[in-house]
Amino acid sequence: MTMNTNDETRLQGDDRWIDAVLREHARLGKSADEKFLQRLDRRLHAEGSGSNRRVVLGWGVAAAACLALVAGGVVWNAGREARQAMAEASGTSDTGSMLTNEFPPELIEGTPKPIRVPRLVGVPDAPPTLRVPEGTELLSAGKPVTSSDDFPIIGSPELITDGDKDAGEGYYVELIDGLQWVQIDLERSAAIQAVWIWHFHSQRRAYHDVIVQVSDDPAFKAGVTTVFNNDYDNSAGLGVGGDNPYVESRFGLLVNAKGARGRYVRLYSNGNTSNDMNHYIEVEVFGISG
Ligand SMILES: [Ca+2]
Ligand SMILES: [Ca+2]
Repeated sequence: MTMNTNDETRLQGDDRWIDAVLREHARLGKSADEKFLQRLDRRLHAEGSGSNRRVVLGWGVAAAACLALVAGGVVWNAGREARQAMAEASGTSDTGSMLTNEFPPELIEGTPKPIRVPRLVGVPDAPPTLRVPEGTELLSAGKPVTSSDDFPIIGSPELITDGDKDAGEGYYVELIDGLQWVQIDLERSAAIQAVWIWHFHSQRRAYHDVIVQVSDDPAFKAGVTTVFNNDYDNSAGLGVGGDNPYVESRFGLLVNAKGARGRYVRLYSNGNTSNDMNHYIEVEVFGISG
């Protein structure tokens, strides 16, 4: 096997990535079984650029799996501090209050990739704003999250409502390729005013088929209100949406849910302009409970 310098650099990056995934997996007390390793392999190929990847995966998994086993209770420290996202109302008036938020620092890494989608909205210069009715509050903090992918190989769904919005490794959950969803259970029906979404913001990219729905039915068969849909070609099969594709940033996407009623919020995506995977750092649901 011969490799040029670029290959070697890329493969070293793969090894570091595999090492980090396995350490995090061990930290969460999950076993690196055959299914997990198959998914790791599938994930690397979804990034898909090199003929040497499978060879390297064989080496990397063997080495890193040994490392994870030997490390036992190793704590993979992402430098995280538990922080609660706080929403404050300010600018009170007869028609409500401005919804405000706290935003993670900018952290752009890696090589940019071209973003080729129609009607693309770029990164805003300032955080988005929305006026919401008095009494609107953050309802989703710490609430349970389920997903269409039962075995995320990076992260876990509870990261979506833990209040952390940082861009780095260890802050996001990655769902497998294809159309996938996550679903937040607010545990009580609410008039939902806003959904604020951070998929991934350490690289400029746009997620495909971003669809946000609200319902009191956990199966989303009845009483479904779609509050955002940028699937311009109906590739998700839920209908053509009139909202625009957008570039991810630390400011997130602020969706005006206009008081849609429901206990559950479901968010779809179908890969992104850099790879076929689906990611979430944080989702915040604001509304008036009861
Ligand atoms: Ca989070
Ligand atoms: Ca689409």
